[in-house]
Amino acid sequence: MSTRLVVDPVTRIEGHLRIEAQMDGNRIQSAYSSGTMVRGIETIVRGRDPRDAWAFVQRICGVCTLVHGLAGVRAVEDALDYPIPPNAELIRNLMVAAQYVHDHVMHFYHLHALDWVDVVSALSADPKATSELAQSISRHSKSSPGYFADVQQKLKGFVESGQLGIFANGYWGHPAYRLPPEANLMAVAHYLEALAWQREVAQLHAIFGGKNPHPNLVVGGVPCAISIDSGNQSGTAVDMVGLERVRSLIAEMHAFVEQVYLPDTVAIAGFYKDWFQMGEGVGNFMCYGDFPANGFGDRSSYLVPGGVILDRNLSDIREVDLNAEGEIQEFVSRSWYAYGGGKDAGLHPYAGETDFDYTGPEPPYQQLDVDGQYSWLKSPRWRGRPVEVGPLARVLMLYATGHERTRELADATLASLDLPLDALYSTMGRTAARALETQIMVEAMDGWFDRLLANIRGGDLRTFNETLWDPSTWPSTARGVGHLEAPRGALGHWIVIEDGRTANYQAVVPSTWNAGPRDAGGQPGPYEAALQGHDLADVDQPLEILRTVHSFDPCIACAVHLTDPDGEEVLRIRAR
Ligand code: NFE
Ligand code: MG
Repeated sequence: MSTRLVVDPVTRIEGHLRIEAQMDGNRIQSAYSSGTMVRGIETIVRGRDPRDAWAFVQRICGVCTLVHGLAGVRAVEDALDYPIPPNAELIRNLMVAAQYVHDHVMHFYHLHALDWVDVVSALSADPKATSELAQSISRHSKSSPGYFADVQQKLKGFVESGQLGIFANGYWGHPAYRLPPEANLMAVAHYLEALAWQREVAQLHAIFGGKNPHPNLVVGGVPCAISIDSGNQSGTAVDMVGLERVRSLIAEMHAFVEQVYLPDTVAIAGFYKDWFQMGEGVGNFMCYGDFPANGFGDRSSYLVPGGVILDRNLSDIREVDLNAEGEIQEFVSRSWYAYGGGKDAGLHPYAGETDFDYTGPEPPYQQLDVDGQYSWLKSPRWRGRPVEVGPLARVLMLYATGHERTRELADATLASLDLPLDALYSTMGRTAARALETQIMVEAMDGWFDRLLANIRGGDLRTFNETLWDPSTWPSTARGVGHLEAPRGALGHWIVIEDGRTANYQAVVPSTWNAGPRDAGGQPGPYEAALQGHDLADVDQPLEILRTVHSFDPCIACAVHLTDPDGEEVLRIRAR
């Protein structure tokens, strides 16, 4: 019998996501991804000073709290050909990498791990055996039998009080959980440790950007001055005390990723090897590239190269041009929007438009009209193709372009699990790629920090270039794109500047690429394609859907925007 299964809301994500699956018995015949929340942010910056845009658009998201701000800054710098000092580039690299480390660890433990880890099963673990397991996979210091006994006691307290608290509402006892109790207890202990750890390491953003979340940024550099005086009491500059603190924060990040996150990921993956064979997606992957070694304009110096991989072909990397009209386009054929040039047109972000197009009393959330329009997300396409962005795309790109450390790490990890490279094209491959790239990031942070210190020791304290700050030096019209590799994937903000003001603004974000609906030709987006064919052990507890959707780390707040280039009212929200 064919029935429609609805998961709404999908929890342990950011934003509002609904998945509908057309079932053939227990098998997903076809899946549909819908962003059910609508809001506007890009309209807010129109008419404003482009140098201020970053502070508004940074609020697109409270999870990737840095990257939209930086995309806004880079868009203006690209439009004005505005160079920034080497120290500013290094500090930006450190801040973006710190965002990866923070986001990826939190995603793994707090949003994704409970898809694989049965919290209640941890109650029956033997703390001594748990300690042996932990010590066999890592030299992490918190691994004694007493430590795990304490964690178990804390967990028992939750359960006996009848309130699992943060662990409430899981599918505990589901037959698809496969870890032994000891592995479950180890993961629960690290879930709790990661909560405390993330609070500490968030300080790196506060040191360079004044605060976290939403650290400060500036067009032309970074807003923190550097002082070599010890004991800079005014607090207006980062001094040697601050830099030493950054060094120890990087060491803390490095240790947790290397000793906890990466070994846990590999250990858990070992019990779910069948998940390396499903959940692939569309087989196409895209990176814009990021982490310059030699100025953002020098794309060949990026740690993560830009490019597109089609149909898993790692030997043919296509170039991606963010300015070419026919490359990146957004479609609204299956979204609740209209385009002036027709429903099936594809628009480049410079010409992006959005008009609210749903005329019924309220969107048909009882059951989506999946043959018509069914999402507040648009469908971005590269040369007409759906592409996946994010950690898996980046690891494949690094691997394909011969990045030695990536090859070494990926090959060793796959060998330890006795899996071929193709295993990466999967739900668990995506999750493993995220852990691998986090390890690559913490290692790269050491290098950027050393270069920053060497510059400072050599007498270069510059963090800001004021030469183009004055709008009277700008051309009357300019346009540019600020791109980066955000934790969830390729991110671009496109700006049009006229007479010193923001004339149009458009953000196309990672989760839109991955979570968007079908296009006019019926091609599913990556979430939709990845879910197709999944067999559910229990349709009343669709754990398998959560596993694959969470492997993408959805952020629907990022993914949904409204913008109207004519400044018309886009949508009136009525409170009731
Ligand atoms: Ni709101 Fe984000 C990241 C951006 S989105 S989390 O990373 O950009 O998919
Ligand atoms: Mg947008």
